[in-house]
Amino acid sequence: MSTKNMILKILEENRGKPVSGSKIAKKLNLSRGAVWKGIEALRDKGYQIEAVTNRGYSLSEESDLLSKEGILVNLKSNKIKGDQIQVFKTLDSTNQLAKKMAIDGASHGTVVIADEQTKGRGRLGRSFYSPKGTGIYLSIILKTDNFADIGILVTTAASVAVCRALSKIYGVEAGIKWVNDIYLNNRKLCGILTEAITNFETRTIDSIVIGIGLNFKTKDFPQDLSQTATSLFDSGEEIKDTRNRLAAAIIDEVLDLCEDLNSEKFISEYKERSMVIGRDISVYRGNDQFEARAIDIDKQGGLVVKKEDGSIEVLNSGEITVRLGDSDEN
Ligand code: BT5
Repeated sequence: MSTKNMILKILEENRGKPVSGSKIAKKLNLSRGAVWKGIEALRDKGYQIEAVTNRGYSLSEESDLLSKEGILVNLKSNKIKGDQIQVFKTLDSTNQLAKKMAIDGASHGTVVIADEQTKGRGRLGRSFYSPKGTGIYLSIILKTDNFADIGILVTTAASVAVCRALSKIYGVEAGIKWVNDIYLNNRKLCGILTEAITNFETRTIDSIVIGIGLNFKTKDFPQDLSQTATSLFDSGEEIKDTRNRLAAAIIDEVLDLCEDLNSEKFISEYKERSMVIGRDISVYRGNDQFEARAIDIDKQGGLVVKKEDGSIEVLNSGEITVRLGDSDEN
């Protein structure tokens, strides 16, 4: 770890509280001058570090740069190690890189996170708007030899994981629109794209990449999203929190929930948060479209619908739209 990053780690561990230059110097076996240089280098990178007279250096509560140190300090799980978290300023897509890394042998729990995506991806070739400095765009690689029959359960679990993190940290109770969208006040806050990497020879799934995109403090959405998207902090209020903390909480919850995908516990939570059960929906599957009523989520995360002719069907893929409010069709 570079000197700068070792200093950052100490400042992150004491965020908001001053740490004296001599204490940092002693801990890292550096000269005071080297500490000062490191602090300057961090400031140059954009970290808001205050020098408090006679008390030392303090990383401001508002300083919100994504960093491995900032995530690690907030991470509760001991399931992953520091070198499994890779933070980038800009990437085309974190899922794209994570898939490459998974093929190249990256281990279970490896996280790729970016401050900005230039080609953030949604499902079915759609895009995910990922401007710099305002959102959480992360991908987590899962490896197990037991991916058979998991289907959409991973996405279901990831949706619950994001909701749990939001609830634990902010007391915010978000809704889930089957299968992969998280909503706040009837607007989309977060989308999830799960991709599988199959072994061509054995025809089994080697790894899964869970991609999560969440609008943390994005304000200016492009016109096509201005009526449908929202952010966690969107009304200009003072934000005394960091994307690092929420990202860490999401990683913790995802790793926890994905440990036992067959437990039905999170399905009941998913159902409680479901915005579609009991609603009339339109289902789109390839060129096929039909109307139905969503009546349940089954143990595999499938959406149970009752069609207009009274027959029951379980959907494991496809798109739905549902009337969410008086005028909102999503
Ligand atoms: C999704 O697809 O919502 C999955 C998004 C997954 C994004 C993450 S970010 C990290 C990782 N790396 C990637 O490249 N992707 C993943 P879908 O359900 O198909 O929804 C896409 C639709 O959501 C778009 O067509 C827009 O209508 C809308 N949308 C795009 N960007 C949005 C945003 N930032 N906030 C809210 N809605 C958005």
